[in-house]
Amino acid sequence: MSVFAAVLPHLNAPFSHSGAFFSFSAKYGAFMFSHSRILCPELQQKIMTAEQAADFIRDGDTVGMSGFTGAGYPKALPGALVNKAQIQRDLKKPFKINLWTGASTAPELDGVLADADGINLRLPYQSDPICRQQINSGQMHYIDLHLSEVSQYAWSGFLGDLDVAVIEVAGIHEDGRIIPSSSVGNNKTWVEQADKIILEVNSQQSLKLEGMHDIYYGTALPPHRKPILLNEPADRIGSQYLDIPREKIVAVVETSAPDRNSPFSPPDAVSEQIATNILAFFEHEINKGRLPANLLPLQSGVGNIPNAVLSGLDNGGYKNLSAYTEVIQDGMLQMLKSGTLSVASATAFSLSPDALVELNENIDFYREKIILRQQDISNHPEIARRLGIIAMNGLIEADIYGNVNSTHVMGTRMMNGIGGSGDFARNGYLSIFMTPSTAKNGAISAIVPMVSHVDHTEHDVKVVVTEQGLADLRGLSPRQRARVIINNCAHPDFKDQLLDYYERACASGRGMHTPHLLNEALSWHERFEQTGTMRQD
Ligand code: 0RQ
Repeated sequence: MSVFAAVLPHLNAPFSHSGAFFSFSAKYGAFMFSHSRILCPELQQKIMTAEQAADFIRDGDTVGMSGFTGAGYPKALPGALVNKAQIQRDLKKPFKINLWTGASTAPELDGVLADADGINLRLPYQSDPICRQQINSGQMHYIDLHLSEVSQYAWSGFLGDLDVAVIEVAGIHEDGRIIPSSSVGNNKTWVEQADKIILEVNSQQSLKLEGMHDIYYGTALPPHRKPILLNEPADRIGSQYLDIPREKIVAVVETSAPDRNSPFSPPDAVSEQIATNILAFFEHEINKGRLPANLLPLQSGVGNIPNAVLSGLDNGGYKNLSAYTEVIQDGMLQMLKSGTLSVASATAFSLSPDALVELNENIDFYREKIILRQQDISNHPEIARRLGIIAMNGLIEADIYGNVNSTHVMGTRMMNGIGGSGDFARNGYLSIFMTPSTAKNGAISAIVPMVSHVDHTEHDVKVVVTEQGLADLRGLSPRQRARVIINNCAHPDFKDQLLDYYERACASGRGMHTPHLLNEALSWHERFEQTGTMRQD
């Protein structure tokens, strides 16, 4: 049993004052209210307010923050940095940072900092409307990276130096061992690389997360890499604690705030039809002997369509499935509860408020079945290839030859980023890309002659599926693929236009391997320029 649980029975209550005590901070010359989640005497001395901690971050610094899909991000420091930026501006001094995270965060981090014009450069993934607007207006630089590769970029120095790491944790043991929070993301890399570390200890994260994490300490840069001995999604190969060089910790801030925890909306008819098409395909593959009865480890994006697929699997009589993925969302929790899924390995949660209650109330059950790893392991291409992942991700548009655009609306405007989709799609046994056949209330076809930006090439995309049907592209030449994608996946409103394009491209007699009418293919998007405006929510 954890020291916290044994000594202090109330620790999962949001910011309960029971068991709290006072300590003296020599540096700040004041008695500070020190909560009992920080049991290490040395680190109790570093407790301070977020505003005081923000003084360790200067204009121009590069800051690596925790956070992945709205889980485990710092709740107090970003707001304190916004106040600092405002004070600096009043003094006619600039204040901007370069912000690195695991993946997307929340309005309290990305949103407030961007709104205060406080971000110069952002990486490796975001889904924030204000960041998106600033990226697309040229105000913010953005480096859109494969999530598995970020740590390698940082270790190799390609991204420059990391000045400060700001990491949310769930608690600190007396001997300094750190219990990670609801996401791991790049935290291991950030604390290794940063000159200074600020910890946020969030009393709203369950202390019973202790034991759920698996932080692997065997990674190295070439030529010193060794095989990673992870043979099953359930394998534990590391430590449950995050090793943090104590001497680099300059501040410890106490917080009590929930993760983003977006409400879950039930799947709509289109998502359900896409799920039905995927489930029929799985049945077909099992009958052909190309998939085992319990499938292969699942990777699933978040959102309506993935949740509909998960709920279809849950109701489909499957047992003992496994997941090797980035994020555990509501559907996966439900599958673990019902026994459809026996284990889920990921780097973060992304739950609705109801699902969070379910997790916390039954966390002893879920801790046996959930493993949270750093993102260079959860998304590791070599592991994805070896385990034979079934990768299921969304897209913005796919072309008739099977190239996929996941990131750029109309070829130039960034939506979110590639995230982990490339890690899993290229290396998965089955790479499935799923989308409604149209966007913007039917005005835009998701199937186009030529994608306006390529994230996943025809070589990486095995299956495209819409509510119209599914195209299995394996073993097909480009011209065979074009007919299957148009016939099976395009919306009836666009099918004739696409077939006409394809047939005229073939008739042109030029380049019969991948026939195109280049001027026409490239101008296809222009007619939709007005309807393709970005989501502003
Ligand atoms: O905007 O809401 O303003 O209408 O794009 O599209 O259909 O709501 O789908 O939320 O699943 O997002 C590819 C962006 C799909 C996502 C993408 C507009 C559409 C809407 C969103 P509106 P939908 P989703 C693991 C893997 C990359 C990261 C990834 C994504 C908005 O899946 O970010 O895969 N993927 N990570 O209207 C103009 C088109 C459009 C279009 C869609 N052709 N033209 N606008 N939209 N198609 C992730 C994890 O494991 C967490």
